[in-house]
Amino acid sequence: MVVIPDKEKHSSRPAEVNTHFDAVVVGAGFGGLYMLHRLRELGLSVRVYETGGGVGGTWYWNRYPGARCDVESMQYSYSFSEALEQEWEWSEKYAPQPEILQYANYVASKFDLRKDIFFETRVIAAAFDEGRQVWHISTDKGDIVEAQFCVMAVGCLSAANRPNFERLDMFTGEVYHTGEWPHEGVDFTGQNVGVIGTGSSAIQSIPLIAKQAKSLSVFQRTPNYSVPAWNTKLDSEYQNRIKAEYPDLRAKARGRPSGVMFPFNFQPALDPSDKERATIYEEFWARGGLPFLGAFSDLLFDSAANETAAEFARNKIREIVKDPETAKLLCPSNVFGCKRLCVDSGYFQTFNEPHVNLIDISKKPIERFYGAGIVINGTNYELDAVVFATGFAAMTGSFDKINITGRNGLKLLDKWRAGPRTYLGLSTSGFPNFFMITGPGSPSVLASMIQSIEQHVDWMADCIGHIKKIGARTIEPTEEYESDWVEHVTEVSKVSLRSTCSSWYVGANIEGRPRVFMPYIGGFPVYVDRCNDVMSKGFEGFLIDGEPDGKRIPKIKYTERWRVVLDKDVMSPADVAALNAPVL
Ligand code: N01
Repeated sequence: MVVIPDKEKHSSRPAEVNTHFDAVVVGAGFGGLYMLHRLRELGLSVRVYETGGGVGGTWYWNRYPGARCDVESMQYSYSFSEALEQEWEWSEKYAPQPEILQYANYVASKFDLRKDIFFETRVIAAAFDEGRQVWHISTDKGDIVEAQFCVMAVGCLSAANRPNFERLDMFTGEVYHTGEWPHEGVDFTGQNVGVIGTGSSAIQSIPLIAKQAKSLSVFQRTPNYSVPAWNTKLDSEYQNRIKAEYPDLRAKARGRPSGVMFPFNFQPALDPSDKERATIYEEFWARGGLPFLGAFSDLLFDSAANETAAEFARNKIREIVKDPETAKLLCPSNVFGCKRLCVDSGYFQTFNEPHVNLIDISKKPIERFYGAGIVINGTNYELDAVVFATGFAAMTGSFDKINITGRNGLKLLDKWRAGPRTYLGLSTSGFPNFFMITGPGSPSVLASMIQSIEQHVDWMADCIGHIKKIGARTIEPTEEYESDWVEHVTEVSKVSLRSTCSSWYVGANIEGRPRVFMPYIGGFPVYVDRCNDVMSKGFEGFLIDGEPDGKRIPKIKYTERWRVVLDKDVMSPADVAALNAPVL
């Protein structure tokens, strides 16, 4: 039986029909919430539709045990409101999911956002009406509304990947997906549990599931690298110190390729002696988390450099895991950090527990389910519950679920069949007045998500505000600029080792998807500068229909806080490539 989350109860409402909005926003995660706030500030009428029963997006759905952020709390937060920055208190270095959800709810209350959000409502279609120059948006609750602008705030990792295992329907135990976890929680006490997958979600949840379960079987197709989080409580003194310096910290973070501030060593990995290199790796390991990637400047760009980090991490696994066979299976052989690096609290240690088994399915995949469990290579694994930690149809999966039609009946699904095509990850040609927050082709998942979201939302709000102000009808990118950007995103990605492995960054985790590196790897500040430039040049690369007298109004001001100062010391080869590559 497949178990999906209960929804918070909302009173039923009549369907909304024949209503016109300036903008409809799809999704009430961090992107949708801030978009609503900015558009309301412009005095526009906005309706937000959200599938979930509350705000929070990713953090509403991912309630699996151990779910927490892998970017430090003090940086994984909104920066648009100084009051909010100052009054919110984080309890831990890496905030747990319930606290991040609480934060999203706090923001929704503070800015009175809920009154414009319809919950438990899934947008099923959005179609552009060329005659009337509006979007018709329909939902599963019977709403049919129109809006001048349609903003997709659907998240990059929101469409759960549920592999279609043979005879899954025959399984009599419970089936959960980490990304759609039941709200009331799950008690695995006394159960034989199976976890499929060993990505970030599995690595966070496995130690906690193991604490409850009678037995735990982990079905591993590809082992993953993971760095300890060394998560700690945050004391007020530390928080106050950060808060006193917040504007400076945020500005510095925006100048970094990842949009996050953390210690960074400018040395290439092969420069120091073996002994010195080991000492540096130990220092970065002791700090923990994603900043480990800053141990040397070329880890994601040079194979030999990368191999030193990979071997260091493998040695850590061999030190922790007592059974040599299990340790061997847990040691990845691919490029370190090529797939998203995981951050854990006791993941590898869990495999020392006598009731935890690692099952290698790299050569013999899951054959099928049966009534009492899973069959692999002729062996039956009897299970009471199975957890799918199988990830997401990343970046484009949530778009695919909506029937989106642009000009001339063009379906977004068809346009993106060979891979997503966008201009700056903000919009796509043939779809006027259609925006996507952290869309493919923008830094999105390669930078701190909330930072990426805020920059996109501010750009879109400035753009929409401008279009309204000058009384124009539509804005959309030209095919020429879009093609150039798509090519640029691909070219820059080739500089990084990240483009070389089969990860969700390239869509390789979903069968049949084209292999395209989807996020923009040229670095956050380079990207932001490009967005600013496009706006300052009167939306270069965009077609604006209905400008007064057909003339451009050249001076448009982007939101001042996005005037980024590139931190030249920490520029990656991808940043350099991005700066040097000719873009129209
Ligand atoms: O998903 P994943 P995730 N048979 O795609 C396996 C963010 N996130 O939910 O590697 C057997 O990484 C698959 O195997 P393989 C973060 O950005 C962040 O864990 O394809 N196995 C893999 O092991 C992260 O990167 C946090 O061979 C199958 C696993 O399932 C992203 O979300 C926490 C299979 C999927 O791993 C996704 O993470 C959680 C099959 N048919 C998530 N299909 C933070 O810390 C898939 N797998 C903030």
